[in-house]
Order: sequence, then structure tokens, then C-alpha cells
Amino acid sequence: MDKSLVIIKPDAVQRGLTGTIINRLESQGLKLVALKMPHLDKDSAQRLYAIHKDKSFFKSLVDYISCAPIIAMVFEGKRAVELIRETMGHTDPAKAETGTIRGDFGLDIEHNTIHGSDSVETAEEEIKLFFSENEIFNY
Ligand code: IDP
Ligand code: MG
Repeated sequence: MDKSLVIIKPDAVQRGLTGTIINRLESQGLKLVALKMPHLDKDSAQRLYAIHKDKSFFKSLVDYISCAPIIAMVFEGKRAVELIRETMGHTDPAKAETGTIRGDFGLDIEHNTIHGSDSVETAEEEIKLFFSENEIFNY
């Protein structure tokens, strides 16, 4: 079993898509094992996206992810990281297939509705940014 961090980004929270997105992930057989609704400050946003710190869009991305509350979750399942990436679709909603979360709901390459960890190792690091051990459930 893998675990992945999933974030429902501000564009989706603001449009009332939280339930729809959780439903799409649960429908894949993924198990929700942690959830909270933080409003990230700039420091936390920079830590989350540290890998992109040299990219031209870094400041804009940090401003966006910290502009309103997000939903942070941990999903668990067989091949959870890969399965979530497939369910999310391409980073750019214009290139994401219909039926994927970004293909159906993403607004543009930045405001693309959902974040999912890109590897099991990244997931472990990202989950620690949001959750302590006792906030992740085994049930
Ligand atoms: P991913 O979310 O599909 O893993 P990454 O390349 O890791 O994509 O980029 C992280 C986030 O940065 C994206 O989800 C998106 O919100 C934003 N982003 C990526 N590329 C661009 C870009 O070219 N312009 C603006 N924002 C971008
Ligand atoms: Mg990424």
C-alpha cells in the first residue's frame, strides 16, 4: 500500500468541487486516511513547492496556493501515487483527457484544481508538511 498527499487547490475549493473530487478518488478504491483545511501562509507554500523555486512561475504559484483555504488529504491504496496521478490527468488542463479531474475541472496550467505527490518518496516528505503521525488513521 502507498500513501499520497492530495491537495484540492483554491480554484476548486472556491467552486464547491471538494465533494466531487473526493468522490472521484474514493470511487477508485482509494482510502481517505487524513484530512484538514488549512490556509497556507507564504512560508508553507514555498516549502511545498520548493522544488520549483527557480521556475518563472514560482512566485505566482506560491501566491495562488496561499490565496484561500485548501483541502489537504492523505489517500492510501495499492499504487495510490500512480493511480492518483492518472485520475488527476496532465498538469495542463488543456492537455488533460476528458474524464480526468484536471481535464474536467482545471482552469489553466496554474489553476489546475488538484495536487498529487509524484512519487512514493515525495509523498512521504509532502505528507509530513501537513500531518503528524497521529493525524493519519489506520482503520
Ligand atoms: P504537477 O502538479 O502535475 O506535478 P508540476 O510540474 O510539479 O506539475 O508543477 C506544480 C504546479 O505548478 C502545477 O500543478 C501548477 O499549478 C503549477 N505550474 C506548473 N507549470 C506551470 C507553468 O508553466 N505556469 C504556471 N504554473 C505552472
Ligand atoms: Mg509535481
